[in-house]
Amino acid sequence: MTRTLYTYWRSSASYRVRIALALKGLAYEQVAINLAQGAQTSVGFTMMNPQGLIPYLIDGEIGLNQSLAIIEYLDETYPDPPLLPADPVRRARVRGVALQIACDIHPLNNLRVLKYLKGEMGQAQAAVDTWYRHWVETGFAALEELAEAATGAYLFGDAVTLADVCLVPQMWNARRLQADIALFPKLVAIDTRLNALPAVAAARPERQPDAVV
Ligand SMILES: N[C@@H](CCC(=O)N[C@@H](CS)C(=O)NCC(=O)O)C(=O)O
Repeated sequence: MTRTLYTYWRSSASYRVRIALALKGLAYEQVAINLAQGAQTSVGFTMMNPQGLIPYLIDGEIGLNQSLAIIEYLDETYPDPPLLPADPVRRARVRGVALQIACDIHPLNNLRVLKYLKGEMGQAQAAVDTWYRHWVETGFAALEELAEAATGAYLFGDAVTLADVCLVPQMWNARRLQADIALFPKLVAIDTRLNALPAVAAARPERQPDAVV
């Protein structure tokens, strides 16, 4: 069965899926959708995903959009290792953190939002950068409190969960856009431990075939 991920090296939502695929040891091909060149708006891609966003996964006969939906599909179809705990309460807590990142931090700072602020809204680059850092730092402040209460190596114990899968790309992105991550030492420590895992490291943007470094 062929498996293809439409991705871009610096796309944090695609990075989440790359981590999940790597943790589960699932082979796949990559098709690079160059966001910097607007390839996500091309007719070829929007015929497949009308939302014009990546990631998009084709797994055999089926095509899926939205990183969290893709990762939950992978988790249900290829359950080893699980990315969600069996216990319903812990499961809800892990999902809660994943959603904090994927719904409350990332969308405010997505490429099309930053481009709209600068273009249609006429904001200077410095104002756009301030916007970015504000929302990342606000979101991370709440996550840091959770990380302070963490008792294991990662956000929820000693097994990597969906919450960690979402944290790593957001941290990478925050560094790239120079948010002050030194404010969040617990998150930095967890991120460091996660990046020491070969599967997580293999998903890093600079290690992707389309990386421009
Ligand atoms: N909620 C979506 C977000 C997808 C998304 O925003 N992807 C970004 C890259 S990280 C994208 O395609 N951006 C294109 C653009 O902003 O034009 C998911 O989790 O998959």
